[in-house]
Amino acid sequence: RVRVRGLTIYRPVIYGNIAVVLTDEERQALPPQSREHTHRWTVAVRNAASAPDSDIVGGADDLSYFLKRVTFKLHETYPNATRNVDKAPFEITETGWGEFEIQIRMNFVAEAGEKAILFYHHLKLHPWAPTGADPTTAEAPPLEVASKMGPVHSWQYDEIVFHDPFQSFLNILTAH
Ligand code: SLL
Repeated sequence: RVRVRGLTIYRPVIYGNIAVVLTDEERQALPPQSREHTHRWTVAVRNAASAPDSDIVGGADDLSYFLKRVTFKLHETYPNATRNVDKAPFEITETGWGEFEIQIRMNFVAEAGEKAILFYHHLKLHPWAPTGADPTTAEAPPLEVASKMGPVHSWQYDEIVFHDPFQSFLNILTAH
């Protein structure tokens, strides 16, 4: 296995979440143990070249040519809080009532010979809206107001950097 010394190659990704307020009908349809849930959210890792809310899978938007597994570690209040996703789309959709920190572990294909890398994302459910007359103060509005404001997005951009990549891995990266 030959490394290409002195070479650095990176792949841009975005990770984060979208969240919507559940309608009354959706809340009623939840199982009894989830009746307190107020939101549906999706946490995802995407190719930075595609729009955060796009559902495109495959082609240039599919990261599975270099990602083998993405592990999302949810809050311990969730059953099976550690969720593995082994193919695109690398995302988890859940319902819930609270914001928390999600651990996102990215594991690379074997050819990479790279250790997993870890990102943290603060799950965002609540929008911010000005309170009263003073436009410099804001707080999370009540649910019925938030539901009219549309989906909440929170995304971060990052670059996964590979130094001295194996020649075989470099071939895989550059073929996409
Ligand atoms: C908070 N520190 O108090 C946070 C914890 C936990 C969120 C938020 C669902 C759990 C379930 C859920 O939304 N947990 O019923 O499975 O705001």
